[in-house]
This record gives sequence, C-alpha cells and structure tokens, in this order.
Amino acid sequence: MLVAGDREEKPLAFLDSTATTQKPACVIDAMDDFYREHYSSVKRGVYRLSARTTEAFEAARKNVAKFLNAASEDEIVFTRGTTESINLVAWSYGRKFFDAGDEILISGLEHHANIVSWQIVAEMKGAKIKVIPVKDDGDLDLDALPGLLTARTKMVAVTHVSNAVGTVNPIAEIIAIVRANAPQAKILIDGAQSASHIKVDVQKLDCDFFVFSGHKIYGPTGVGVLYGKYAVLDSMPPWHGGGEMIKNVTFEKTTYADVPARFEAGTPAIAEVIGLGKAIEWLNRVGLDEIRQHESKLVEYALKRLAEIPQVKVLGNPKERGALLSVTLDGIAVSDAAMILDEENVAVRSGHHCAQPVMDRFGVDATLRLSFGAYTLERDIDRFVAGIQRVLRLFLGVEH
Ligand code: 7TS
Repeated sequence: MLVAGDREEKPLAFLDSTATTQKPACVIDAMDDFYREHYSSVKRGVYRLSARTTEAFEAARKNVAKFLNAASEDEIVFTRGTTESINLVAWSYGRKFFDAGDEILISGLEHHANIVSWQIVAEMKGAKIKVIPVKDDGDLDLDALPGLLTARTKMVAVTHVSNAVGTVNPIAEIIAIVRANAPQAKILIDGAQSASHIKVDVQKLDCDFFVFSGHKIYGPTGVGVLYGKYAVLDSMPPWHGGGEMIKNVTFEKTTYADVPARFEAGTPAIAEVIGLGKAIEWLNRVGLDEIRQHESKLVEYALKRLAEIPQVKVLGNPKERGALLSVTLDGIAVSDAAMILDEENVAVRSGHHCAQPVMDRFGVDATLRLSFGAYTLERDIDRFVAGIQRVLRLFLGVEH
C-alpha cells in the first residue's frame, strides 16, 4: 500500500492498527453497493427499498449479537463508537442511579474515554472516582481490588486490553471479584482493543456492558456498539431525544420506545452499520483465534528484534499482551523518532495515546507504539527496526 498522492514512496508499513484498522474489500464493497444500488433510510417507509435497508441494518445487529454471544439482538445498541457508548452509559445509567458519595471504580490503564466520561457524571452527582493501581510490569494490582470495592461502588469500568501498554486484563477474574465483593455494582468492559483480537462471550463473562468501535475491528468509522444486559438497559432512561426513540409524543408528555430503539435517536449511520456487519462476517471467516495466534507470533518476534537494541525500552512486561508494544528510546524524543520513521514510510503512533495517567505511572511523557492487525507481517516489524537503527545513527551516532 502506498500513501495516497505519493507514488514514489516506499511501501507503507502500517503499524498503527490500535488506532484504527485498514478495511477488507468486502467492507468497502458492501458500503459502496449500498450507496450506489440500495440507498434509503431505515424504519421510515413502507416502500420496499426502505424495508430492505431496514432488514440489512437489523441483520447487522444480529451479527453483532452473535459475535458477542449476547442473549438477544435487543441488547445491541448502535452508537458512534466506544467513546459514545461509554458516554451513553455514564449519562443514562449514571444520571439515574449515581448519588452523592457513590463510587465509580476504573483502572490505571484506561483510555481517556473511560476516565473523562465518568468524571463528568461524577462531578454532576457528587460521586467519587477510585482507581485500581498498575504494577511495574503493566498488570493491574488485583490484590488491591477487593479493598477498593465497597457498598457504595455503583460502577466498575475497566478496559479489556490497554491501548498504551498492551496488557490483557483478566476480566473474567475481575468480574468474579466484583460480583463477590460489590454485588450491587454494574460492570462495563471497554473492548475497544480486544474485540478484533480476542473472542468475547458476554454471557459467560457476565458483564453488564461491553463496548467497542467499528473502525478498530476492520469496519468503518462512525459506528460503535454498546452491549448491555436487557434488564439493565431497560432500567435506563434515554440520553438523546429525537426521532425513532419514542412510542408517543405530545407537547405534554412523551413515552419512550423499548430497548434498543430508546437509545438510537435520529437517522443512524446506516452504511456504517452495514459495513460493520460485513466486517464481523469477515472476522468470523478469518477466525479470531487464528488472528490472535498470528498477532501473538508478531509480538514475540517484535520483542525479540527490539531486544537486540539496548537503547529501546519496552513499556511494561504484562503476563498477557495484546497486539501492541509501547517503547521509549534512551536519549531520543519519540516524536523525533516518529518523524524519521515516517520518512521511511513506517506508520506508528507517538504520543500519550489518550492515556496520560498511564504515561504518568511509568514516568514518561510519550511512547512510540507499534501495533498489529490480521494483515501485519514480520517484514513490517523489520522495517520498524531498520527505521529505529537509522534514528540511532542520526541522533546518537550508534550502529547496530
Ligand atoms: N478505549 C480504548 C481502550 C481505546 O484504545 C480507544 C481508542 C477508545 C476507548 C476510544 O475509541 P474511539 O473509537 O471512540 O475513539 N484508542 C485509540 C488509540 O489508541 N489510538 O487512537 C485511538
């Protein structure tokens, strides 16, 4: 793949799949076909074209439900992404059920989306945020977890995989500890970095909410998922008002639609939902277990290659690692390194990865992050290593 507009470039080594994934042709084709041949709105007409679009839209919801092993497709709410899914729960569940003095427990590995959304509602309600600490290896300190859970814990919101360190959190164990120590607490799992890497069964996990983004699982931007247990979703008020989320409207009183329509006000991202459904079909065909195996081998290979360079320090050493590594370089700013890597057409993210508390925990401002997807090859990692070798030559005069 070339960077658009520059045909002279070296081929692109795309090592930023944690930010967003490239798209399989079937996803692009499905969206293109919808816009060219079948375009219409959903749930708004008796004419056949609209009925067929509604069918395709709802088929995608069924695909998502099956993908997560939800008990029913009514437990799947379409949102704009992980960020919006978390905000929906905070603004709907939090606004109704949090009181002054209640506690929201998150972890020290969260993306800002799973911090700030709770801070906003906590401030509004006088609730308190507590944090599960992170150990030096990048794993959560689960020995501290029971002590952090109290009768006031209303929500536990934890990421499945850290986007900054790569830690795979043992969410089944975390959920069991929460259920045993704070049975009144609801549990939200941020699956932004796990949904396209690790098979998830929400019924087996017994989480109340599971959220992810379409664009990180080989689907389009602009669409995401909120899974919620039906009874929990059904207890929640709407957060956006508008079309299709109502049963009846008068100027005096409005009654709301059932779940999930109650949470899907306005014309949805129809093509994106159809694209997401296709992405899930593609993932099912390729196989999540196969993808996980492939990515684990890449992680192993990257760790081995990076160990050859003493100036490269890998952030954390978690028991289980997702499809990413974060590194710093002795004596070189990661932003400088990222610029040189870009000259080599190696795309990696540098910065705090919207996880500033993680950077603070490890005493760094920023890292270089290399992350993998189903299409990543060892030679992409070789290109990264060669790029780093050039950086070391340029900045430190060091040869490897
Ligand atoms: N949660 C986690 C764990 C994430 O990694 C991200 C995005 C989000 C939530 C928010 O997802 P969004 O699709 O709503 O933006 N993480 C990243 C990243 O690491 N680089 O770019 C986006």
